[in-house]
Amino acid sequence: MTAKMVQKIQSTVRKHELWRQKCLNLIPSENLTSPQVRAMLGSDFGHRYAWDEFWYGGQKYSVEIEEQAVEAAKKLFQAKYANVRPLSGHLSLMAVIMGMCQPGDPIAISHSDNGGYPLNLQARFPLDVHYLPYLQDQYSMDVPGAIELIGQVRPRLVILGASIFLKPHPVTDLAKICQETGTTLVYDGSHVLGLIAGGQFQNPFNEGAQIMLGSTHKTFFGPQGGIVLVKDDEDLAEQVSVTLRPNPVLVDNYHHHRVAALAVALAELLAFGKAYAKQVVDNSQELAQSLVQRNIPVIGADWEYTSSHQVLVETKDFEQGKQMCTQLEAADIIADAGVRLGSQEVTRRGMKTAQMPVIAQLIAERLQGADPSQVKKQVHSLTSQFQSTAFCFE
Ligand code: DSN
Repeated sequence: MTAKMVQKIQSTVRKHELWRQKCLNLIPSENLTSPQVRAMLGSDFGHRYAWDEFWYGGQKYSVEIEEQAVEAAKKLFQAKYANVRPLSGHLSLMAVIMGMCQPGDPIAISHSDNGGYPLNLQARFPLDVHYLPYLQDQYSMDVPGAIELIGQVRPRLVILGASIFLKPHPVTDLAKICQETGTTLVYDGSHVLGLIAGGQFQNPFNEGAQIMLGSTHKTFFGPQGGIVLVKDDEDLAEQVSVTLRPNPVLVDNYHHHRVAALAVALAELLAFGKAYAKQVVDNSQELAQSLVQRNIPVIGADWEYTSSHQVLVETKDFEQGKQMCTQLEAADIIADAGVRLGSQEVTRRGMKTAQMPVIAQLIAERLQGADPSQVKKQVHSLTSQFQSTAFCFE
């Protein structure tokens, strides 16, 4: 009976894997990991515990692996401090907020209605949350309004983050007022970390942010997890690490197989990040243009649609987005209800600008009513040619 349960689990996982290999995966929050990263996730480190202060024996190589990951992260992002312990991007953000704020402190963030990350910490940990004003039709911040708000509220933190991330944040514009008000400027690069690593997106450290955090599996090369980077301030590095070590608040054992996998992903980005990130942005720009040419409305004609991996299809509401997402999935094209499309995973499968009009054609055909089984056949024919992982070591 129990053996049957295991077989059923294995079969479900196998079905999922075979299916997603055939799909066109366009979720902007996901990516493929290389065989080398996957090998680390399956290593013995996945069975082990380690702690800063000696308690568990057997941890000498765990310490080494963490040091290797930290050194690679510091090198890749030219940061003086890196913490690779958060188990997710969300926990990286929690670590920064809880490490730096006292209960009741004011912070300023983007509202999720304006493409910001849906922070809900204040439901349990009292924070005086202020929302940065936004120019909704521009998909960008109202900079004079934001400067005024920061001047009035003098928040402990300004957090620039986005789930809809089509263009850079006004980091430079806000750096001066943050300095004047003693506010720490935090950049949540979850979506664009791989593009920053490859030098294809704004580098917040060069523009005045002191902290950069994020998840490591969107445009980054995986594995799922989080990271916090501090440009050069030792006190800040100390504060953002306080909840990530004994006695644990947010993370106890920090999953050393994930850290080993992250160390490999960091090395891959050091070696291949530049070419990868350029291809991702070239691909998303080509995809946006190709969709528009096929009468699929895309947000952002005024700013050439995108400077990241994301392309945002115009929808009138969430229901329509959900419907489009379902229509696409019937043809094995995987998107979200945003409808946000991301070019990073297909890029990591080796697709180039030549494939983007093909993808746009498949999306347009399906959304314009073509039979899903016919479109699906073409999707499988395309993806069958891109079954390996590019931008990694042999
Ligand atoms: N912020 C969510 C997204 O953009 O998909 C998940 O991290």
